[in-house]
Order: sequence, then structure tokens, then C-alpha cells
Amino acid sequence: MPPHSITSSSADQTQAHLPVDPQSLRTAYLEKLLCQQGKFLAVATQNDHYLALAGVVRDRLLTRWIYSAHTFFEQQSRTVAYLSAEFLLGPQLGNNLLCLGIRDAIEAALAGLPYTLEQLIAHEEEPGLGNGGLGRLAACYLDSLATLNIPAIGYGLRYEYGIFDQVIANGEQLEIADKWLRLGFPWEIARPEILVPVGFGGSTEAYTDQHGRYRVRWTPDWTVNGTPYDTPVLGYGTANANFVRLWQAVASDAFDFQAFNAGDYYGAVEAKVRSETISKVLYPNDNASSGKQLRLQQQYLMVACSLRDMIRLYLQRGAALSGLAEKFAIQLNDTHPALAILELMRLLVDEHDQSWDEAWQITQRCFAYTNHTLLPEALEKWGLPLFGKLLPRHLEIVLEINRRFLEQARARFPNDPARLSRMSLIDESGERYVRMAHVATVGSHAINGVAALHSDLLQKTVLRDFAELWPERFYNVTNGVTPRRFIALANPELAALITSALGPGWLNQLERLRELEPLAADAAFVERFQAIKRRNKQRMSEQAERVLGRALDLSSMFDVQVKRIHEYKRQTLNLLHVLTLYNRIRRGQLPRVRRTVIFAGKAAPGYVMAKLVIRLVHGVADLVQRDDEARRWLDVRFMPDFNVKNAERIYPAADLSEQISTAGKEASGTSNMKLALNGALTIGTLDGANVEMREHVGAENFFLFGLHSHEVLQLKAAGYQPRQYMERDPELRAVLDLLGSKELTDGDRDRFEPLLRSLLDLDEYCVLADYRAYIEAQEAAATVFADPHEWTRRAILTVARMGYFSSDRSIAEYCKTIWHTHPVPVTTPRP
Ligand code: F58
Repeated sequence: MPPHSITSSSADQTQAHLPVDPQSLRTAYLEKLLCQQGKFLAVATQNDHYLALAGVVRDRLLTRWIYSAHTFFEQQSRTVAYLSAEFLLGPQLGNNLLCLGIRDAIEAALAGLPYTLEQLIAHEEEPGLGNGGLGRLAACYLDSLATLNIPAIGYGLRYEYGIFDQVIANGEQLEIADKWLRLGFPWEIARPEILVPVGFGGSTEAYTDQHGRYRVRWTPDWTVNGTPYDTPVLGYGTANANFVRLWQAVASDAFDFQAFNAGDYYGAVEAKVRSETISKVLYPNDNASSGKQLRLQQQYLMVACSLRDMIRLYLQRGAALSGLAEKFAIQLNDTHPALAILELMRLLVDEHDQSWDEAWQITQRCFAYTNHTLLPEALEKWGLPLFGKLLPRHLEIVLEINRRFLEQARARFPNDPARLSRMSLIDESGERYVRMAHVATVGSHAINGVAALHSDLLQKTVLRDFAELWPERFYNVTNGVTPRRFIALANPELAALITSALGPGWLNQLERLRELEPLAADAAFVERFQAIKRRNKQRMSEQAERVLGRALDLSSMFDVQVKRIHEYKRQTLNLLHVLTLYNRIRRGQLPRVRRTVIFAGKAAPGYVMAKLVIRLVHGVADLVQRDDEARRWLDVRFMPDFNVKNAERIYPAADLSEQISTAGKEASGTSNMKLALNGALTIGTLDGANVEMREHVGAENFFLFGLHSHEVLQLKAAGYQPRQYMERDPELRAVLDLLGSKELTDGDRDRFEPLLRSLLDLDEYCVLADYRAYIEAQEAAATVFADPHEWTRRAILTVARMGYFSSDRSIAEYCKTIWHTHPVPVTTPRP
């Protein structure tokens, strides 16, 4: 609780306490250089300057955080606990300045000092504690929760190494360890005094307690501690600050005692190091489950620590645990934290004396589960032997939940054993596995998908039996993204243009963008919008020149596909289009517009096909460059190391946004939203949130192509033969011939053989089936782009109609339908 002496009577609670005028900021900054960094100006490094500035900003946001904590504590507010194995927060400095509203003052404070604010922002390294969409969504949701004044804590893991840094050498991806903590991460606060012991392994034994009740005692054979690091998350346009609490593994003292007793000092140190590896590294797979022991340990560490923390916070108020679900709405961001269901049951039954039925009621009322994928390889399952070895008590609990659940299901669906074995929490079709999506579903009162189509398919496929049993538990909440980071920070000129048209306030009420619609017909506005796009393309070109050594053609169409590399996302389809244009140019058939086709994205290190796609992008880029005529019309670029920081430079420069996944495969997508909000037109399939985006922006402003999700299924059921598509389409055949030729590989003819074979033999993602429709949609896009005024008119309409896709709207829906939480405006405590 903050001491009352810091109370400000000022109406502006947002900047209570510390002065934010340029002169005071400058003084504070120089003080930080001296007293925090221990440097005087002449010897301070850029990193010293960055850390000094971060220190000044952090001091100023702590007041908000403390007042928020105080308010929530006093009011015993209902709190959202957002459990996620990933938070892709992005750089912090710019966002914190935006929320504090002190950017201009800081710029003025730095005048005449060695580094500009822009340079210090560019210096910042981001915490890459996530793979892609799922992790970034968690960060957008924290931003909106804070902005909407909803008390919330993000719980996750503080990986010492986040997602690897991607370097390209000879057209190939190399992975470099992401040492994001090396120069210090100034935004977090360590809480070393909090140590939560977490057990693993060992055995269980049943006993009868003094009341004659059946009880179980779990004796783990080793323990590790979790210790939290808190990073504040500010709201925009409000005094509220929430935080993300990330757990790190630290060896428990038990290891020291072991060493003492056994005299095996080195052995004990080794065991200590091993236990600390639990939070060492983020698994770099997106949309694939690893099935590894260390991953299971990570997940258990995260949930055991987070639940213990919630219970500690709850019991501070002296309440009885039966009310836990009134205090916490716990959201499971996919199944990675779904062990929390089993752990809460264990805590309530084994450690807090609740009966099984009471415990189950509390548990189900606490949890809700968001599913982010239908891809079978991404649905988590844990082999029973591994699960039982590491978490013997949790295995008993999951089996008991399953026994009771199947009894209930049997009563509802008698004489349907096939259905029961489909629904079981344990897959017994071969080796036995725990099905985490089923655990999450059975243990939650609400289950949702992340876009309308996805939620619908979820209920018709992966969770069909459950949706039939409990239709009232299923929801859709279409994803959204934060306009603070993805418009105001990423595209300040566009934000200023919008403010000049709408006045302030739209960043928190994104539906107001609709007021821009009439301006699509206003020549002066169109011109300003165009000029901004061009300057953003210029900035992106400068970046390309810095990293790739060659600038971009600003008058060309920036045709952008930036996201993880995955076969279902079909970067290959995009490349087939480029090769089609190339072949046409060689035949003298020139395209309507020049294009710069920009790719970026990481491939999971073990995903051979995805890595081959990266090589193919480079192969195609070189092919185009070697041909004088092709080079005039086409440029293919791979921007290395796609992360939040780099993404913020790419989105504002895009003309065309490629959202071309096989229908039914992309749960939602969120780069589709970020690009459209920055004035790109979309070429896309009816997949994920594209469907709703198209409805919002208008079909006439969206380049649609391709099979619908049910057509994909029909095609496959009928025995899809990709070769037939090639045989019927000479242009496609020529492109595939080129793919298999040595022109693309400076001699190594077989390099792309696996890719070619997969397209021709199986083509799981229907690339060839969608090829012709895609080429035609690209031609339609080129025709419109050839008319800059018309293109810009459509781009403005797109921006104007994208307000729905703010994460504020998504979070408001979660609050209303799933969490039943309300805003708690932060108040300054009275003296
Ligand atoms: C993504 N999933 C979906 N998973 O693919 C995307 O359509 C959606 O927009 C986004 O979630 C947000 O809902 C995704 O990013 C992962 O990266 C997991 C990380 C952990 C291992 C399994 C995949």
C-alpha cells in the first residue's frame, strides 16, 4: 500500500508525484546516468543512456502501479488471471511514454545530449517471450485490460532465452540464442523474497485423516522454487496499471543439503543447474506440440506458482477458499497452462481440505479456455508414463476427473462407446496419452475459439462431442489487436492524420474510425494519406538498405507476407505467383505494376520444410535479380529476424497484405488486422478472421480467392490429386518445372525436390488447387493498384471499417460473456 504522504490532490492522478516537465526530466536523467549507471557523460555508452532514460520513465510509472494495486486491494476487486506460456510484449519504452503522455517532454529533455529519443528507442531489445500470434495476442490483451480498467495479472514464464534471433546466411536460416537479459531489462522488478516450492516426481500414498476421511499425500522426490519478476503494463488514457508476473526457476536449498550430506558437491551443483534449466528457454515451435519432459516441467512450474500466488493473494483478505471463483477469473491461453485445472483440484482437495465435489465446482467456475488451433499436430497430449513419472498425483486426479466425467457422458449418451472413447481425457487408441484440450474443456465453464469460423469449426470437429453435451459453454471471441502499439506507435503520422480528422479519443474507441469514411472521397485527405504511406515505404526502404544493402522501389506495390513460416500459411503459393510473373516477363508479357514482394518470419528450427521455404524465397529473389528485365518489375525480399520491433516498421509500409492460408487452418490471424489498420488491402482466403474482416471492410475492398473450408474437406474426401491441377494448367506446370530446375539453385537441381514432391504427391494444404484463383485475384489487385487514387480510396475505407478489430472490443466481450468482470477506475488514496 502506498504511504499516504505521496497522495496528490491534483485532479491528474496519471502523473501524480514525480515531475514531468522537460527540465526536471533532464535533471532526473543525468542523475540516473550518474547514480544508477555510475557514468559521467563523456564515458556513458548508448546502453547507459538507454537504461538511464528507462529508469526515469519507470520511476514515473511506478506511481500508477502502486495506486492501482492499492485500489484493487482496498476494493477487493475481481481480477482476471491470464495464464499464458507466452507473452510477446514488444519494446517497452515507446509504449510507456505513449501511455504516460510524456514523449514530447522527454524529447525536449534530451535536446543537446548525445542520443535522441529515436536512437534510444531503436537501441532497445525486446523480450521475445513468445513464438507468434498466440504470445502477441496475450500482450495485446494485457494492454486492453489495463486500458479498460480491468484488474488483471498476466501469469507466465520468464525464459532466460526467448525466441531465437534469426540470421540469414547464404539464404538459410541460422538460429542465434536470444540473450535478451544480457544488457539488463529495466522494466521488471524482481521479487526474490517470494519463493514458491514446486514438487516433481516421487510417489503418492493414501491415508485416513483424523475425521476418518480418505486423503492422499504426495511426496515429490525433488523440488524447485519459482520466483516472480513483475513488469508493469500501463493503460492508455487512464491511470490504471496492471502487471505481468513471470516465474523463473531457482534451485531449492534442498540441493545444498544433499551435497552436504553426501559429500558430492559437484553432483549437487549439477542437479541445481539442471533444476534451473526449467525456465531457460522458450520452445520455438509454433503450431506443433513438442511432447518433451522439460516442456511439461515448464508448464507445471508456471501453473503451480501462479495458483499458489492467487491463493496467497486471496487468503490475505481472510476469506474462505470456497469464494475463489468470485475473486479470480482464470483464462487459459490455449492448453499450455491447462495443468492448472489439475493443480487447483490437488490444492483444494489435498491441501485445503475441500471435498472433491466442492473442489470441482470451484475449479470449473474459475477456469475458461481459449483454443487457438485445430491443427492435429498442435493439440497437446502427454504420454501417460512421462506424465505419471513427473506428476504422479496429477495423473491420479486426471483419471478420477475422467472417471466421473465419463459416467456423466454415459448417462447422456448411453450405448455410444465410440463417442465415449472419443471424449475420454485419455487417448487409448494406441499408446496412452492425456489429451490436454479435453482436460481444459471439461474443467472450464466457458470454451471459446478466436474467430467466428474457427469457433464454428471447433464445435463441429475437435470438440464436437463436447459442444453437443454442453452447447451453452461454447463461445466465440474474435481476436483483436491494440491500436496503441500498432497504429499510434508504429505509424505516428497516420495516427496524427486521423486525430486531425476526428479529434482525440479514437485510440480508445476504435469504432470511431468509421467517421473517416466520407474522407475517402476527399481529394486532399487522399493525398495526405498517400504521402504518409509513401514516407512509411521510404522508412522501410532505408531499413532494407541497412540490413540487405539495397533500397526498395517506392513506386512499386509493397506486397507483404510476414508471419511464422508454416506450410498451412502457404508462403509457397505466394512464391508460385512470383514465379508466374517471372515466366510471363521472360515471355514478354509485362505485368501491370511493379512489385516488391516482402517476406519475413521465423521457421521452427526442426521444421525442415519451413526452412526450405526460406531458402526458396532467397532462391527466387536471386533468380529475379539475375534477369535484367525481371529485375525492373519484380523484387523479392526476405527481411530477417521478424519480431515485434521489426514488425512495427513493416506494417505501415505495406500496400497489399497476404492472408492466404488454406481455408480452415488459420484459427484467426492477427497480422491480417495489423496490416489492414495500417492501410493495406488484403488478398486472402475465407479463413480465420479474414471472413469477418471482409464483412467489415466490404467485399469490394478485399481480394478474395480460393476454396472455402468445406470445399477443402470435400476435395480431400473425393481424393484430391494435385497433379491433375498441374496437368490442366500449362502455366502452373511451367512454374513447377522452374521450381525443379537448376536455374533456381545455381546447379543444385534437387534442392527443392522435397517441396516439389510434397506439392505434387500430397499437397496437404491445397496449394495447387488454389493456384489459378490466386493468380486471378493478384491480377485484380494489380489492376486496382495501377490506379493510385482508387487504391488509396479503398485503403482509407479499409482503415475506417477496421475499428471492430481493436483488442478493446475483444476484451470487452470476454469481460461481459466469460469473466463477468467490471472496470475498477483507479483512485488516488486520501490522506
Ligand atoms: C495462433 N497460434 C494461431 N500458436 O495460429 C493464429 O491463427 C491466431 O491468430 C493466434 O494464435 C492468436 O489467437 C499460435 O500462435 C503458437 O504459437 C503455439 C505456441 C506454443 C506451442 C504451440 C503453438
